[in-house]
Amino acid sequence: MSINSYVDGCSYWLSHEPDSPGTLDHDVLARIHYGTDLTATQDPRQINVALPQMGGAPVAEVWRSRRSVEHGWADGLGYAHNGEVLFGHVRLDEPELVDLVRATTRAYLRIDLLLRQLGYPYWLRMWNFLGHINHGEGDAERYRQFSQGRHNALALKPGFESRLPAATAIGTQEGGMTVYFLAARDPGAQVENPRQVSAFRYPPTYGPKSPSFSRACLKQWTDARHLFVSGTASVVGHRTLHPGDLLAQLDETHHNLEALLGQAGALEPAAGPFRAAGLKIYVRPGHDHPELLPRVRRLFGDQVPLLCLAGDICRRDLLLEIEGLFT
Ligand code: 3EB
Repeated sequence: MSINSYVDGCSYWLSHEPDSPGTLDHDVLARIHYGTDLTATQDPRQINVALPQMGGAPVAEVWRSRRSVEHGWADGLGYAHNGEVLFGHVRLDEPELVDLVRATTRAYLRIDLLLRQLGYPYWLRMWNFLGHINHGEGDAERYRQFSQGRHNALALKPGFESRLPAATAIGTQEGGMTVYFLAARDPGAQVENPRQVSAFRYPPTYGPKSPSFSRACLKQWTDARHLFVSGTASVVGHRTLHPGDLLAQLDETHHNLEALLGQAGALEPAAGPFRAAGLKIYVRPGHDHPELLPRVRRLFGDQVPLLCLAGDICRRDLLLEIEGLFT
């Protein structure tokens, strides 16, 4: 089964396709393989993320382009672009993460340099996968160190808190860090959630430097739009609600997503309601529940393409996180 989400007026789109290894078509910008079986390839458009898929036949996240795609490697970063958007990724193995704060800052600065050199200076969306994300106590927790390193890099940009990309940060059972990202020639609009304190304003109880991401990024193309929605969880204000209760966290997350879509919709009232082109659901390993997927279907609709992954959420009391692309 292949579910495409075509958007007119922009030259690329997301589809979830059967996960079969092989050479990539010319029109592929990026293909993200989720699973612990690595697919070895030198193609810079192929991205591997070591998270097991849950339930059903495995699918890959594939971003395709209607314009011709150029791709390559630069400074160890893989990239592909089509004149409108750029996908890229970088992989750091565990030995490179001894000083995680510094390693993250350097990785983010390398990404920024690549984006400026290739002419796509506007960050839209970042996906961060970090091994053992909850290891370490207090501010030595790996997630908090990652956050600090990311902040150190992004805060170098003047006015950075009004140009933050949407983001996901999820833990893997394997070590190392994989970051993949989407950037554009022209900026998107940052969207925040009225039910949530902006992550970049979280109090220091969540770490010495607040997480540098926006709740969503709205990109207006010629006559179409993409709303990149960050990983969204059961956080209201800045607190976790319903610790230990997966289904209650799902309901709260749905509530948060509705509020966010309302906020984004107010930016372009004439464009009508947003529709989910694809959702990704992350569940902390060992916390799956037979009622989860039926309830997701009830809340978000039978037809929405889903990708369910077993991964650690960056706060220890969170069991679930949902991200998505809306049009
Ligand atoms: C939260 O709302 C949940 O640090 O990049 C969600 C999405 C979360 C992205 C990140 C963290 C990040 O704070 C955690």
